[in-house]
Amino acid sequence: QEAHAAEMERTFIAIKPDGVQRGLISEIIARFERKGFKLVAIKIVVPSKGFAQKHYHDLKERPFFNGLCDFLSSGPVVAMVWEGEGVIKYGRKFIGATDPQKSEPGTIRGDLAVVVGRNIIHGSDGPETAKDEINLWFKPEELVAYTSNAEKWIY
Ligand code: 3AN
Repeated sequence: QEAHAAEMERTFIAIKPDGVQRGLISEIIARFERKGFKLVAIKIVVPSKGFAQKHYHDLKERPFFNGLCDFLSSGPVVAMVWEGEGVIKYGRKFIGATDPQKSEPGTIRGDLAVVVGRNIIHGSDGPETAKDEINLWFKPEELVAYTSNAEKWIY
């Protein structure tokens, strides 16, 4: 049981400044929590523009890169690490397509967002980015290992 928990998959999820300003923190956390994923790190921070550029370094050639980094650093962001089997891939599915106009109803963006530049949430797109983003946003000691009694009914 302990070894199983130690190997559990983790992803980085951030509620972007628009999601925070719109009062969607609890709504978004509730969806991950009710699904059965486990919250292992959380903090609220205003990232600097340089930090936002690091976070989005993969997109630096894109025309919207500068605006995107200004936006991410414009206010508080809720940074989180969620754990659970399939959390990276399913987290993406749960969040919905990048463009909220194309996100399915029932997804976070499909239900709660309208345009791509204001799509309220970020989720790591694969195991490598998940690792990199968790390391960028969190120190190892900020991640909490704990046993949830509920897990035995989920996993
Ligand atoms: P996702 O967030 O779904 O992983 P990415 O990594 O392609 O999507 O894009 C990262 C962020 O860049 C998006 N969440 C969105 O805020 C922004 N973005 C993506 N495409 C555009 C676009 N065409 N115009 C403006 N912003 C964009």
